Amino acid sequence: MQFLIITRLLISAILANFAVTFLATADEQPGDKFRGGEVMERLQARGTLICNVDTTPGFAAVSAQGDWQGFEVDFCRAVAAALFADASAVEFTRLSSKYKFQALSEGKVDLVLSVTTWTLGRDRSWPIHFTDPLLYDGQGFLSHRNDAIDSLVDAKDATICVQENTTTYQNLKNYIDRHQLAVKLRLTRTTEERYTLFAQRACKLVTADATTLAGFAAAQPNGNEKYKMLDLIISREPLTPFVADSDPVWFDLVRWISHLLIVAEEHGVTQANVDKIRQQSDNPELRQILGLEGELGQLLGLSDDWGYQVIKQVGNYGEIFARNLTPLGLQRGKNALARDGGLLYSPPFR
Ligand SMILES: N[C@@H](CCC(=O)N[C@@H](CS)C(=O)NCC(=O)O)C(=O)O
Repeated sequence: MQFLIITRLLISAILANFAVTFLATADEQPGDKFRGGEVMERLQARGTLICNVDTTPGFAAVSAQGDWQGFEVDFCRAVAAALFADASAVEFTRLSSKYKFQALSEGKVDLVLSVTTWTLGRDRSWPIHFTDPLLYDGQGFLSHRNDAIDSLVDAKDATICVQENTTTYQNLKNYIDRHQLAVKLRLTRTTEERYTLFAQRACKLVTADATTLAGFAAAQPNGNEKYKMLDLIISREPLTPFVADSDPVWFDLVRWISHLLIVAEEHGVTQANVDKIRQQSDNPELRQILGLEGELGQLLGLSDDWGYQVIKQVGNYGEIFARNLTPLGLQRGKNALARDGGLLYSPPFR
């Protein structure tokens, strides 16, 4: 009996020892360095990023000089700065809200933003992964100020313009059914069509993600006098960049770019001071991010100075917000850092 117990103890000691050795070995090779899949290979061969955006004021638009500008454009540029040390190495595409999921699955684009809400249904219905929310939004309504419509109840029998194949449409239908509203819907295919019909008064109201409505109103001549946001938000719309699910390194890379932008703001690192901070900082997290210590870049298949390149060429989250969305009258609100009462919070860089 005693012999049996001793044998068992010996066997479990050997097994435990084996497990410890095995885990230690696995731990010594975190991520096996760079093991990129098909998207990383494609990007390295092409040398440019193909990023899908939507033309919406503040989010993505082509300037009079022919340059792409906007909050989403800057995120694409941040990814290109990390990948190629060149924020201009981006080709922008524009796909319909219906086709963008398929195009990504087929490898026609590398990264999609275009004001897309992360939902469980989309995550599971397509071979895609949403990264982390870049902007916390909600669905709002814009009216013509002189119609004096202050609520959806006032909007009785009115037509509402809404884009097809969006969460916006589904949310609105559910809201109308639940509140038994007598409004009519006019489905549109593009952002331009939605706003043109509204501006021409073919619709009394237009509904979309509230930040994009505010952006549209602010970008029109006298827009804020002509149009009015209803005091109603009917959903949660975490707008989130997404990638094909075929390449785990690519997924990690994109999500850590969002975290980098946030943590840079938290540490007060800006485009203007990044060179000085890089020379002087003894903060371990900053030294890792700026490529002075550690091998975090290599774990993502990037060069050590990836974080430096992103901040130097594009700036931190707060700078990107201030450049593109503050001029449209948008407040940080939920999109402030967690320490300032918002929802932005980065896991540690180490
Ligand atoms: N956040 C909503 C709305 C998305 C949405 O409306 N996206 C528009 C831009 S605001 C779009 O992709 N439009 C494509 C186009 O107009 O071609 C969703 O994810 O369904």
